[in-house]
Amino acid sequence: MNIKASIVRELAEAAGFDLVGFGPADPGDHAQHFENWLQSGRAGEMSYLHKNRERITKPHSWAPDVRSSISLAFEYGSSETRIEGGAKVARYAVGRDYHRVLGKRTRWLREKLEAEGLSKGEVKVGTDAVPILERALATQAGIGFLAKSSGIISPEKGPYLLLSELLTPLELPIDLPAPGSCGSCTRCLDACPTEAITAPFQVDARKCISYTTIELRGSIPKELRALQGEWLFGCDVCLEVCPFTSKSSRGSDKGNQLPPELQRHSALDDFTLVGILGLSAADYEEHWTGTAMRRATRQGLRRNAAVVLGNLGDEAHLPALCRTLEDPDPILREHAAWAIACIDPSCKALDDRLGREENPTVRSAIQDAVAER
Ligand code: B12
Ligand code: SF4
Ligand code: SF4
Repeated sequence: MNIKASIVRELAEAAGFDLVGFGPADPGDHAQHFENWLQSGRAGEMSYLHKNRERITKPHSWAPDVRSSISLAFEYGSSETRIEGGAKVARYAVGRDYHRVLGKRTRWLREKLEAEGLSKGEVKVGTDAVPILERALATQAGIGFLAKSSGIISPEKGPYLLLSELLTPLELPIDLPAPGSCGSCTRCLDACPTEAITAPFQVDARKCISYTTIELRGSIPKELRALQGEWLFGCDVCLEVCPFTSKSSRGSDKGNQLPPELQRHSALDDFTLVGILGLSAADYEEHWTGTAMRRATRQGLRRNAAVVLGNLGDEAHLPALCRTLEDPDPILREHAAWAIACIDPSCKALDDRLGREENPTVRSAIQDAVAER
């Protein structure tokens, strides 16, 4: 059975996607780049990528009947988001968890295709947390070009795109590649605070602030903390500096608002940066459930807040950081010690804690902090 391409496009638009394209259901040459990337260790501790490497590079191994992918993109370009107290949150993460929001839209599209005659179970749905190289499928379906930041940029809609896809048994006409390229621009490589874009199209996730603030559990490498600046969750620098952001149409200053579920979540107004540092388990469950930022975990959000407070360097934040130096969680104590040393290495709370601290990593962090004097 086949469904006319024009009907699929109409339904994808009705589902709320800004771009739709058809391409092969296989990552093609991109699979080898992914393999090289994994082998070189640039995935850091994202073990799910290693675990699923076979499924990721060979979709036919788990979806033998698929013939084409319907690549979908939602443009979320928006204004900068700040938490009271100074921290910044990556634009894609300010609202409800986009996996749920876009997943719902993608499943709606699948149901409509089933109503058009596709058999149930034949279509596979993906949004981010799936064993699919989404950028590879999107660029092969003409959604945008592969940019030096390693992102997919639409010449019409810019770089702030979230991707989703349906792998289908349909024979759909493959779209032409999107026009445009980075040309001689290197702004994102030059601006990346941690030099995580090690060469055009190559990102070392271990250095990327998006990885260290969201995916990485435990300690943030010391040498990356100051470079994190004010980023509490994710990082948008390589997108913000991109000349193609002029194509973004969503945002309070552009008149085209995000849908309500992707607009700034109330939790971002209910908590200050210091409030996030002290976030209790009960408040985390009550206020942060359903948000995209939960991906970092409560410990991760609190840890990130400590780093940002250290980078802000404001003495007014010392009492909250000193309280965190007494937290039962050693990761929090370690990052609090680092942050206190950034603001005032002579702070007496460091000596006081050092006298009682039993965890060797935290002891060494406090000793390093004291050595800054
Ligand atoms: C792991 C991951 C990360 C990691 C690693 C990112 C990276 N660049 O590898 C971290 C946590 C750092 C991260 C950060 C971000 N991510 Co992310 N991430 C993913 C995830 C889950 C897997 C990506 C992956 O496999 N990376 C491994 C590398 C090798 O693959 P790749 O990123 O697809 O890169 C391609 C190039 O390397 C290319 N390639 C390189 N050189 C060459 C040369 C040739 C000739 C060819 C053919 C190909 C090629 O081959 C790869 C495949 O196409 C995807 C979702 C998914 N399932 O695909 C989202 C995804 C890539 N992330 C996304 C977003 C939005 C972000 C952030 C912007 C979030 C933020 N603001 O904080 C940042 C951007 C950082 C950056 N510059 O990439 C979007 C990207 C949308 C877009 N427009 O491109 C995705 C698709 C999620 C989604 N559903 O929308 N992410
Ligand atoms: S998200 Fe930030 S840290 Fe990561 S590559 Fe882009 S600019 Fe660099
Ligand atoms: S900033 Fe320049 S080099 Fe980087 S993705 Fe945008 S156009 Fe490409």
